Amino acid sequence: MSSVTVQPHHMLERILSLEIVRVTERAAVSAARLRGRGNEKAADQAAVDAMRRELNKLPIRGTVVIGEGERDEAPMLFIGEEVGGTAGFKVDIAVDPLEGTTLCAKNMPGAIATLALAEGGTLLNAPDVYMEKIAIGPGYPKGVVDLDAPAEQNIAALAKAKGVPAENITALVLDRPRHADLIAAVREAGAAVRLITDGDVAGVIHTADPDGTGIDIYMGIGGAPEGVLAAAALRCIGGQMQCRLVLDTEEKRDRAAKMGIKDPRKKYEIGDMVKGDCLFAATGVTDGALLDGVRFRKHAIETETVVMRSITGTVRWIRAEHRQREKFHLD
Ligand code: VTB
Repeated sequence: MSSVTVQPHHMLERILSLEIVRVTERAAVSAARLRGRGNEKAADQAAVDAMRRELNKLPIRGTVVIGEGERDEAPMLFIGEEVGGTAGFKVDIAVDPLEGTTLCAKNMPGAIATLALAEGGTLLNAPDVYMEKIAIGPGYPKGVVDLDAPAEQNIAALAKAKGVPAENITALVLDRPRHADLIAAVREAGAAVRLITDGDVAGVIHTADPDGTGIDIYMGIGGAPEGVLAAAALRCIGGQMQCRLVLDTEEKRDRAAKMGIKDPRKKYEIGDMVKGDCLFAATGVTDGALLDGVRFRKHAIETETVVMRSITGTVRWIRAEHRQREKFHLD
């Protein structure tokens, strides 16, 4: 009989895969209390506070590499902040305590609380700028689409690789004026466009399950922090992603250089953004296509979380009923 042995250095990371679920659950519940109140800042702050409190309980020496911003503008979970304990595994942490603050404030679908964790020094320290992105799910030959190819060419290549006509391809794009030409080109190529108002971490993840989500490809410009988080998820579930930071001013190039970015035009593959093994977790705040939002019931609070590990490629969907309300520090 064969057995699977867990290497000792994978053991902590294995345990952490449940621990990080607690972190995103708490952030999601705190933000969900402020759903639909029209106050993005308050919802984001609630998620940040909860996420930080929980991260500080973990047996890790963590450094926030993707966070709420630079130290002077973000009092908590700022880039460079150390979280966790004084002993334990050295890890890099990427957080977006409330991805889709507007979605939460307006109580629209798709707000999530999310984080990724990886060995120290392995996550791209991306500044909070825009990022060009293209992503597809697993099962395609490497390089079938390319960030620098025209949209028409990418759609045609993807359709060919999938073995369907272009009209059966759907591209997910953020609904922004900057994408007018991209949207026109995708439609010109015969494919359909699905527009989202926010939330491109989930948007990229949708490409991993085209049959379930109806999304074959993600294209366009979104936030760089969200790009690194999405890359961590794809590193776990498979798929391809290429990105490039939009460093269109001297100030941004300087900021990036200070964060260790030598080539401002570099085209990043998943392995450049997430260099080693990682964990990724996301909990739904509002109902969405990826995750159900938080439910406040009379005797329990319900959450839904997806957690992934790149070492094994395991994806777990965790529905939790929390009966101990106090742990959320809500009142
Ligand atoms: C995206 C999306 C986010 O920002 O990254 C987007 O995933 C890009 O910025 O949910 P703009 O809103 O400036 O276009 C969000 O919408 C919000 O952080």
